[in-house]
Amino acid sequence: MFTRAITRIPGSNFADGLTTVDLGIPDYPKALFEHASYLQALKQCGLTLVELPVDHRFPDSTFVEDTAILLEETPQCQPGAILTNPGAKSRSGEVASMQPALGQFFPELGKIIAPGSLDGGDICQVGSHFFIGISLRTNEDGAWQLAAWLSDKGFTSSFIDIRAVTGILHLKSGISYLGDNRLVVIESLASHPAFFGYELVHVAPGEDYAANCIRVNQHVLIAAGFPKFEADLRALGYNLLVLDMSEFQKMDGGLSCLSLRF
Ligand code: CIR
Repeated sequence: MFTRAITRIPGSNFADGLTTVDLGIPDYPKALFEHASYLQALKQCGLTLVELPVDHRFPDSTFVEDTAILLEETPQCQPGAILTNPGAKSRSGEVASMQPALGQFFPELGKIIAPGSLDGGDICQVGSHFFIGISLRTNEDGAWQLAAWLSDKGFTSSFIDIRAVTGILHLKSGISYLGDNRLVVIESLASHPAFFGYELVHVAPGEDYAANCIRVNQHVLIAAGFPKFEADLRALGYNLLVLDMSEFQKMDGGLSCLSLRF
């Protein structure tokens, strides 16, 4: 069960952040509205929010997920947290303000250090195992540092190289874990051997953005506008909260990126 989430309101210079997609310039008032709806959804899932103030120095800082990895406790493994070293230069300064925010809950914070780089969006926890995406943001050095830290805590991990997979920035742009051995995957990752042994929920062509969804206690948050995916999850019995994410999608961000849940 998650009880808390750390979030940060997007700043008025949100549109100055990084993006690889060509979907137009985000509308700031609309982004604020979508963000407020997201916070409301997390509260509906029973979470208490730790809301960090706007930080105009870092236009991408609303995507707090990339700055830390928080361990979901399992029966065999300890909770814990590690600060990342984001792979984009413009984002590396975001980690400093996350340190006090997380330090109050996790007194012993790990840290990924250069030359290692790692973005939280590349890290997917599946029970006591972690998939670590090697991407244009997360390099092998960063991945090995995380793997060693996880191993000390009793978690296993494996690497998935997504550098040749088109259309995804991070590993979790293409997969999500729903719990109960069930993974959501885009078609270009569905036959990856790492996912043998999991029950796969396939994302239909044209709905790839929907692959970034989050299970939060008794609910699954999904992006609005992907009818096939929504119907598939409803058929599986999930209690869905469907959220408009249009302005965050324009900046390559998804549902998982907007919070750190623990
Ligand atoms: C970036 O390019 O870093 C941001 N515009 C989007 C980050 C999205 N984060 C995530 O998927 N975890």
